[in-house]
Amino acid sequence: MARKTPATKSPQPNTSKAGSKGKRGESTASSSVGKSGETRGNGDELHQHAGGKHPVLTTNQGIPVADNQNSLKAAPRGPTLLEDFILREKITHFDHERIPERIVHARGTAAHGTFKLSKSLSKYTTAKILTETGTETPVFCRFSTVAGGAGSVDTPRDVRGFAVKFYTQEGNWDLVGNNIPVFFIQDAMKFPDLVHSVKMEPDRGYPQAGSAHDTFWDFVSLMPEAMHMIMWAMSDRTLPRSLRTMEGFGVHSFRLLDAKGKSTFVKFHWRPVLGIQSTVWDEALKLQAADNDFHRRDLFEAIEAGNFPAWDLAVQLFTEEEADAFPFDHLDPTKLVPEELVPLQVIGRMTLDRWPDNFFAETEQVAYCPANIVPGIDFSNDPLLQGRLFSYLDTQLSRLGGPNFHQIPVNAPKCPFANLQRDGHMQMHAQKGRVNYEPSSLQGDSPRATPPGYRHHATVDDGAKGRVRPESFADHYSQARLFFRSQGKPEQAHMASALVFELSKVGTAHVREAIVGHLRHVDESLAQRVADGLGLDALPPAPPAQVEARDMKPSPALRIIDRMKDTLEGRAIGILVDDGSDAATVKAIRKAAESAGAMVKIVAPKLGGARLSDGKRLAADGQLAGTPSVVFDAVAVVLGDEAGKKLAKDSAAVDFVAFAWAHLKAIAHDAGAAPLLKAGNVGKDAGIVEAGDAKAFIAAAKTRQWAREPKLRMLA
Ligand code: HDE
Repeated sequence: MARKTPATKSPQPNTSKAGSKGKRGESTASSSVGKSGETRGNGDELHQHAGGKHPVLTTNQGIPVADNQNSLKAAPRGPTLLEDFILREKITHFDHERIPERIVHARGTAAHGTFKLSKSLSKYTTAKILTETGTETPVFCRFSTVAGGAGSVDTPRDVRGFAVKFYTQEGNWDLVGNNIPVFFIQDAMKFPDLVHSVKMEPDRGYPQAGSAHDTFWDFVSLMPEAMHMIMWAMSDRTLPRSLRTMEGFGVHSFRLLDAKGKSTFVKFHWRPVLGIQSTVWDEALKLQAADNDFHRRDLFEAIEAGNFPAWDLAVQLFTEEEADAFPFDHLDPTKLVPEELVPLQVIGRMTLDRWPDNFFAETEQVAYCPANIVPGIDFSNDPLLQGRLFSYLDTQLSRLGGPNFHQIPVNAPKCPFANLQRDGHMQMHAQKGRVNYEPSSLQGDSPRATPPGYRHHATVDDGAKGRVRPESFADHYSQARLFFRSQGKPEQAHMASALVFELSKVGTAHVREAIVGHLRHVDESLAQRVADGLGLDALPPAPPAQVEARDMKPSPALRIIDRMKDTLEGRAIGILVDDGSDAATVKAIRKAAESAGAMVKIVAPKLGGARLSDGKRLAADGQLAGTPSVVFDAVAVVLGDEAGKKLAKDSAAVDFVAFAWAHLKAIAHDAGAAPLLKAGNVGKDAGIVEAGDAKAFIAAAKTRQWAREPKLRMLA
């Protein structure tokens, strides 16, 4: 039987005061109840520091709530009552807070912005978004990894999604692309198999967010059409330094249609204004430990600081006749159209300038769909695109719980929209009138189909119906070779090493060997490097190829390193200081880096910062142990003699310089830092500069020291 206790007021549980004596998580509630009985405070004590004017807390039905701390009990120490509708409503809602995550691209980061057209394509299309220059169209852009779950890390080796929703005057246009211009498979029929193979293996539940395992490579070894995309996936393209320094691609050919219905093929490209930049693999691996949210945080901080990331939208345009003359089939999504063959024309710019108010409501609930298209743009017959046109709406019906998710603000068109679709789960509109059908004669304002509306291109497709793969899709190796041979030496070495890394995680010998066999079609020297890296005694045989690889003219546009922009804009510099650091040197480096556009962060052993040589305390932005050099593009180490000796014995400080060196970054240092650099085995080259020479540091910080790499890393 419940002990009778007096109903007096007692301190609230879990306030810092009440809980201060208990261990973490140990509430003093029971003792206070035990001692003094009923707890009935309304929680005011918990909000002493909040300030501001707070609206009244209510239930979802608008009933005001007086106590948000205690459930309704039969007696102070008695059972909780089922009658407590406030508790039940709160917990029920909480129980349903999660929705299914995306089957692919679950981990994403998004922002709002605008798109402004600078060059009209009115010669080719009627789409206003591509013809009305100067108009600012709102956009919502979501970047994602593909394989990992929503809570996985930002920096695995993975393709990145690059999806843009344009809220145009003529309806929503979704350009749902990736940061790689080709895809693994040629036909939508294979997508579930591809995704099953790359996701965690179904019996063991790992690995999360990575392709380095047997099932993925087993699938690839049996799908030679994947070899071109494999070259991209094993390149530094899948290790972007920032979402702001990624290119984006619409991948498939689309059509532009003019007023007469004449069609021109188009490929869409996004080019980052900051230039393209990637990390090196060891750095990406360490970033996974240093900051799971590295890319999300970077985008957030950039937008908050007013450094709005921007991308130019460029198009490649070609006619049906030109396409027929290409030495590959542009409808095959494992093929790209080299820029050297069809040049890119920049037609506008997207700028992301507003972080979402609420991650769930916007980034999680946004629903992109390649079938969302506006008049003047049409699909091509690319069989992968054709399958995508079905999949997105279908998956969103279950992910977002019903057919009305287009009414969620982030998904709703910003132009007027009206039709006769009605009801369904979560219907937000109370449509008026008695007419919910067409044709009708009863209501003057009911929506009617009105020409010209959306018009489809009148294609003529001949041939027999069948489950077939066109012969023109049979060349699986020429463009894989084109990509590999277009790369510079460091990038080729990275690809060979990536293949060795991934295949070394594959337990099944015949799968490893089969991949090396395919590589022989791509490039014999690459196959040999990978075979050596895996410790194979002999090169495995190449499988029969339907079509032997042809040599194509190398395309320098496919590289990254040579195209890295000579700038500090969008880059981050870390300055490591401790008590006694020379204030003038720190100030000069900071000033030079900031005026060159970099974001500068002070790192110190303690977050409270350090007292510099001028006697003043400089607060730190990051504590040394939690702010390793991997999160920066270049570092400066400015230390007094004593601090230099002390930090030479601290592993976090030693790693700070050792990894900056290993990741080919510029390091500026003064004499006091010398013992630390020695402990970190930092050598000498053009990237290691005097801290007093801020100009030299800025120049070195704009690039990576590629020449350093072979000296410190065994590359395949
Ligand atoms: Fe997707 N893809 N995909 N995909 N895709 C999805 O839709 C699918 C493909 C891409 O930030 C899903 O709402 C099929 C190519 C992005 O919300 C799903 C095929 C490209 C995003 C789906 C492909 C993409 C998705 C999962 C082969 C680059 C994330 C959740 C036929 C051009 C969008 C969802 C976001 C998401 C299906 C291939 C890009 C399951 C069937 C090629 C950027 O519908």
